Amino acid sequence: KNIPTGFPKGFLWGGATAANQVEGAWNIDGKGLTTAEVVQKATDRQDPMAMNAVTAVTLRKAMVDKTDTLYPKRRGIDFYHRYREDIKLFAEMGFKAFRLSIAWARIFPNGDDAQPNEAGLKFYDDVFAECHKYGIEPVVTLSHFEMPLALTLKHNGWASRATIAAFTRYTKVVFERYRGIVKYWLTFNEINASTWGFVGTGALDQELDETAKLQLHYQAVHHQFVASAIAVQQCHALDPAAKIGCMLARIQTYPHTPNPTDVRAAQLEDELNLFFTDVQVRGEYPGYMNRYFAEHGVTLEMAADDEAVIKAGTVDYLSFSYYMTTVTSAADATVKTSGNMTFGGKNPYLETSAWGWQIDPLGLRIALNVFWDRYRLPLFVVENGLGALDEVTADGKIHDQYRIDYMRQHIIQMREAIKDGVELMGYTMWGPIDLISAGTSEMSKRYGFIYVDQDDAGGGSLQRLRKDSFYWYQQVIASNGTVL
Ligand code: P53
Repeated sequence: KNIPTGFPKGFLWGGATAANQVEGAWNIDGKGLTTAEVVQKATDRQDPMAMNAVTAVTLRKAMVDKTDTLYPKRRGIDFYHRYREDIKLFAEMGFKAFRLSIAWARIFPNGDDAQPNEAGLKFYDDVFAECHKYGIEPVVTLSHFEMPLALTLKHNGWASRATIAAFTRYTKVVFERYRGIVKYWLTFNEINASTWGFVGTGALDQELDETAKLQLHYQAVHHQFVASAIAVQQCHALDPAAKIGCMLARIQTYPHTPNPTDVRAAQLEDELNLFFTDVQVRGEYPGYMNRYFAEHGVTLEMAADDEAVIKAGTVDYLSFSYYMTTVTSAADATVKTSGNMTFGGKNPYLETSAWGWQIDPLGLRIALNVFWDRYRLPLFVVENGLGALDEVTADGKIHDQYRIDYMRQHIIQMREAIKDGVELMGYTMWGPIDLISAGTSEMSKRYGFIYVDQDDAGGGSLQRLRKDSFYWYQQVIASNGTVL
């Protein structure tokens, strides 16, 4: 038998970003205000859920504030004006793919405008053209942690069914516009983030009790499942050559001990994560989830044909982010990682990043094998990386050997999964250029191969500098993952 020896020909090496974390230019060329732009920087850097701390009061305050001082996602790293320089640097590293998202509010500033905003469409024309100039395939996320704020004010975001129609008007416009130009699409970034709150739902929930929150979050997820399935069908009808996938924040959990009660608790916890891909890949709600809803007071409102739509709109490939794993115990005996973290229990065998994320390269192998065994669908690692405090040293350089070590170990595990027969399309690591953190809105949580001279308060020249990891990744791509 032929055992694959390494990364296949045409493997999509590259990097990933999101509009709200890089573009800036928040209030020009017709763009509307987005949900990401009313979120303030975290007061506790160990709290990645700061991105959900939006209330009616903070929202009103944000709407009258016309500056970016408190709202880092309004300034990003000025990719809007510097994309030529940035994409040129990606090309210098040898990128085959660049994952980015479209800001819905650049196309429909209020989410439900009569006409799309031509200046917004033109911006992405130019960005995609710039990618193609260097043979880089854009991998485009339709919804990455933001939406027009007007839809929050009008419908409470994805809590309302009305948002489905607004979204699928937007997706139809961009599928038509970029037909033949964009070959790879993703519907919702980390769709499971809608169970975390505002970042995924665009719905205010801070005043709700736990049961009401759970109800709202899963109802929002249901609307996104339907919207995603409609988008898949639109995409296939408009451009049969294009591929469209789902996207999950894969957070594998391990049992705290071999006690079967812990193993079972971990299994359920893991199902709560795999539920999203079960629906988007298989096209139906799994039984364990129907039971979970019944036992937790969640009643989903569905239209008569929702289930048929979901069934008809299953994805072509499965993409996911991978940063960490957790531990689950039946007795909830585990110590939580980082502060008031929501990411589950601490694993004594793993080290953590400065932000408390448990680093687990082997867990990536496990994730890939689990997905492949469960779905037999092409997989795409569209995020993975290390948020760290980088320092520009006296020689004017950034010696980020820790990042190289992190990435090398994860790439080795992808190669192991490929040898097992896992079909892997590509690897777009998170944040090839330093950007604003999703969770905490810090600039100082850096992921990039390219350093950006900007501080947490927005000061700095915005100059781009190549880190040591830049040259390392360059030779990884040049050797198709054989020189690590
Ligand atoms: P930041 C938490 C857990 C896993 C993935 O995150 C997450 C988060 C959010 O904090 O988000 C993804 O910037 C997301 C990106 C984000 C990246 O991971 O908080 O898709 O937008 O920037 C890293 O360190």
